[in-house]
Amino acid sequence: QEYTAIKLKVLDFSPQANEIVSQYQTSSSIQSSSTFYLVAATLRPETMYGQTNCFVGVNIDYGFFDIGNGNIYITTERAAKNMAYQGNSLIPDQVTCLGNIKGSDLIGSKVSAPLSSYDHVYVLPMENVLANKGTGVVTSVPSDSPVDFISLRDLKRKPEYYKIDPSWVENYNPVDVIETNLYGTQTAPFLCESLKIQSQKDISQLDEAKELSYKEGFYNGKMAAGKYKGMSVQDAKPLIRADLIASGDGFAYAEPEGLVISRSG
Ligand code: ZZB
Repeated sequence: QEYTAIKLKVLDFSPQANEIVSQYQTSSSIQSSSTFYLVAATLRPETMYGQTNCFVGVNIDYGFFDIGNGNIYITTERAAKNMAYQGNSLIPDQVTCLGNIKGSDLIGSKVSAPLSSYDHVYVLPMENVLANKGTGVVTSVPSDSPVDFISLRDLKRKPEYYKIDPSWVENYNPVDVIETNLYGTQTAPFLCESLKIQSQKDISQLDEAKELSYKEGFYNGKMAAGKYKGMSVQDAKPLIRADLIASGDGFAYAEPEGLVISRSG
């Protein structure tokens, strides 16, 4: 699978993450002037205008990986190794891990998401984040990804249950990014409604909604936001990907053959 890795720059760590990072800085494992990025892997770079938050798994272990020039990537170790083999590491083919952090400690961190119409977005919990797929970090586009829409809705409805501050979600809503004849500009909300998906636990319906969204968005979608507004998604997708890579906000990230984990196969 050829993903686009998207760099979400950390603006403010959550208090728990800040505590952990400060300890690594005190022990000189991490330099105090470092810049941190959560790195998400996406198959849909053309939807980045609609990012409303970032998802991590609360029980997933992430590492701080030195990639040189004071820049640190936060991903799973597995993804950092793949990146190292693909030319994104301090030392060729090798990872330099400066420390570790649990997903639960990253929740509430404030990050900047490239191309998003929101100035900053928050790191939030999602149950369906897989540790062994992509980077273990998911950038959320609730207009076009059914699981993102339903997970964000779960968080808005039950912030106490998910242990989040309501202000991290309340003003974040799906953006119009792609328009299709079948679903309009709010593909994921439309599909979740018509398939009567109740929560992020409805895995099989979410998989069905995802397939429908992918197909319609890719074959019949046209851009409803950004620099390529009006252009077909098929034409705009490679251009947006190339722009993200050229600006340094993204890079190519491939998942090794045979190791791609997908519920829908
Ligand atoms: C942004 C985005 C916008 C995505 C969208 C999808 C959609 P697939 O098709 O199953 O291979 N993803 C990436 N890593 C993980 C992970 N570790 N755990 C769970 N989900 C992950 O899935 C590829 C997509 O799954 C990626 O593309 C990412 O979400 C998510 F509008 O990035 B995507 C209809 C889907 N729309």
